[in-house]
Amino acid sequence: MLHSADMAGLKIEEVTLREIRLPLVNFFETSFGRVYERRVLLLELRTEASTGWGECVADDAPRYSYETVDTAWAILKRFVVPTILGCTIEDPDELSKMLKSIRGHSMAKACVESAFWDAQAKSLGVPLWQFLGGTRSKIPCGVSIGIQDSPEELLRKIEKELRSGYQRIKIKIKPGWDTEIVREVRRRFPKIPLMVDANSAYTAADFDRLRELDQFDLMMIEQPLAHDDVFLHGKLQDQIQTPICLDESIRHSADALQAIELEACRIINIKMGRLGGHAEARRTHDLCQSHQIPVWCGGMLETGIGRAHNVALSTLQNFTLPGDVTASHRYFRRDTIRPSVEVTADGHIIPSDEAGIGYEPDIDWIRENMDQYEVFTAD
Ligand code: OSB
Ligand code: MG
Repeated sequence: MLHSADMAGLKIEEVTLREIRLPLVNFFETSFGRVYERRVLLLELRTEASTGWGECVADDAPRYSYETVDTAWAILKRFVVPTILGCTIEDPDELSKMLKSIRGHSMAKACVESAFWDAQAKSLGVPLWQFLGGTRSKIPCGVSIGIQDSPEELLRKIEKELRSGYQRIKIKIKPGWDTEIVREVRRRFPKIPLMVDANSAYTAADFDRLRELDQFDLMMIEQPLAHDDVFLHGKLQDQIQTPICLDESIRHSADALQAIELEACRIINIKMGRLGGHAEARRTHDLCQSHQIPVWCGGMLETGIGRAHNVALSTLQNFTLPGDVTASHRYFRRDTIRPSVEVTADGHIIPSDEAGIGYEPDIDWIRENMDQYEVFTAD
């Protein structure tokens, strides 16, 4: 148990932003479109005592979120970094509060906030997952499989992931790649834990179509309706049996409370980047727990640094469902950390017992793939 008396304030002396570009091993297609590579913003935060790392989950284009790699860079440079640079900060909750003066831009904030959590865990010599209050010594893993060129290709991919040990399959759906596809998957795999993610591709006009999914015994339907809607999800949940899981619609714990009170979902996908950092992610986790709403950890095609943060967060008690946090090699030939994240034959990730995020940034590989960098030093 850590007491606040053990925590010394840490002065933030230097922040380095780096942008890298890595090709994906396989393209990834959602209802937003297909991506072949990942532009990623990495952040290194130096204090007197230790160095922490964060990864911004914003994508190249404003599809999943309004944030992009370029907006995150600009917001970090002009507002987030100047707010904290040179400050001595007692704990991550204090840093999280300081960033409240900047509206929105959660992914930009989460990148710096998570790096500070890593730095402070390292300065205390404890693994980040323990510092966050995690209790799980292994986390259950599912996979998210994108839209494919054919149903046969999708069935092949599912088969491969099941053979690797993954505990549940999530497939992406959109109008035209939904009921018939799910029917074929169920015909081939009648018993597997299966769910679908629509990434906001449906509207109020599609309720009949969404109701058809009830026949397939799905664990949940993730974010069927608009990213900025909770009310309509409540209407839909009232008309279908399958639990709705919200992703895009939950921007902070207050959104989660609203969605739970409106009975707009029965499960919540927690993404630290979308929620603005570990502090708000944990608050949302705790709120869901107190309402008996299970959560799981989503993914954003992160490289190793973001992946390591997701592993740490997933050790909190109410992460009872398998998440989308999977092995590095499913995404990248070589990851930004060493060792890479591995999944056991029975579909678990074992959190590292090293201090902080528990993985070493592979600085040579990061430099080799870097498109730009900028250093901010306190005076
Ligand atoms: O909606 O969960 C999502 C990837 C990018 C953006 C949004 C989502 C996803 C995924 C992939 O589903 C999760 C992963 O494997 O990292
Ligand atoms: Mg999703």
